[in-house]
Amino acid sequence: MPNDFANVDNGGAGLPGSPVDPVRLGFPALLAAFGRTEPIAAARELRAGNINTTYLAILDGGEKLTLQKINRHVFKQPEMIMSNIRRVTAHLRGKLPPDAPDPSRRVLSFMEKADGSMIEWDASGEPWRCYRFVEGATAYNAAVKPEHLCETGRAFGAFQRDLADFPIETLSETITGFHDTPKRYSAFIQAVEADRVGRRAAASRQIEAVRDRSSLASRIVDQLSGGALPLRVTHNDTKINNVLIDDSTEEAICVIDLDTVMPGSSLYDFGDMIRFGASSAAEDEPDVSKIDLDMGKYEQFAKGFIDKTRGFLSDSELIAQPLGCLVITYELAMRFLTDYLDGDRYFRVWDPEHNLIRARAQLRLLEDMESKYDAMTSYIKENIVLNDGSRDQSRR
Ligand code: GN1
Ligand code: MG
Repeated sequence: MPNDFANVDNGGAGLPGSPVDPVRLGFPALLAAFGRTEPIAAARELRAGNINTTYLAILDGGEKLTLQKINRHVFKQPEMIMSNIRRVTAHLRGKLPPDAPDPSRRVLSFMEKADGSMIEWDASGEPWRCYRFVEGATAYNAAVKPEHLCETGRAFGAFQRDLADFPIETLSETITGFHDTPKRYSAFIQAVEADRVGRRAAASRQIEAVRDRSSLASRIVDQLSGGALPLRVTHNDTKINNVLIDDSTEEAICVIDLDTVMPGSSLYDFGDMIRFGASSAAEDEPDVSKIDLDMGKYEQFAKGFIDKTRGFLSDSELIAQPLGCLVITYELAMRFLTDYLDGDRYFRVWDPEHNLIRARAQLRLLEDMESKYDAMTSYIKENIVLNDGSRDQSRR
């Protein structure tokens, strides 16, 4: 099943993933393109993510590199992604305090080819990139300890704060309209009407649930276009497994999966972190009775996020964050359902019902979030004040 292939997809005790044959996969030529000609001692597939395919290559001598085949059906211009990532990682590196321990473990380091580019196209026309594997750190699919949640909130908060002075107009949109929820809704309606693979009847209840909530789709983008919310440099895929937690200090050390770093709204980043990480069950839990929003987890994430963004995000933007939880959960329900109706052409699936199961799980979570919306908002309001020392003093 999707989530039990390893709780870890990077580091942890022992080697993650499962062994693969590096020669059959063409790793010697790929690594040589990135200037690495040492023999490869072992290679493993890290079964992480729904889009790209990720491998670990261990060189003779023990050095570990990550090789990743970029899904070119999803990311149509890999060079454009790497141009964003090159500049974003340089900017983040510039924000590390001079005394930061292990700076090379705190920002991903991508390898360059002799001509300076960061993409190698293989013989079958697939794009690859290579970066240093961060040792001694784990990307958890679900938090093992409550501190991981707070740390993850801090990491994504700091990520936005550190990129606040990045020249946003120079960032390319790597997937057009990625979090344009009304556009996602139109694509969903088209998929329902086309019923390309004859699955519409099987999904009728979920289709209705999505239609019933159509007014939710535009609530963030309208505020962005009307200027009520600012456009920021955001990560746009803030799942808990996109943060590496140091195995010994349990500190969040590095934000990974930078493909969708683009102009966006802080609400989508906060919302996606909660959608994936504060649910009581996996994103694709088939038994919906196991799914609800765990407020204890929510509070940990929110605490960490507020801690790193207070003062940089206005109080009103912080208080608006729970709307992001609703809208992104709705968006993912639509995206999974659209892909189900389209015949599973986008997300990797492990079973023909996988996308429908994912959509059903998102809708259940959304329903629960709707009932906890006020509690989510109150927690943020209270926390902004509680932890704001200056305001505490002025009230005394
Ligand atoms: C995809 O591949 P992964 O797991 O990083 C998707 C996200 C979804 C997520 C759902 C580029 O991310 O938008 O939220 O699956 N990424 C892309 O698990 O579409
Ligand atoms: Mg991703």
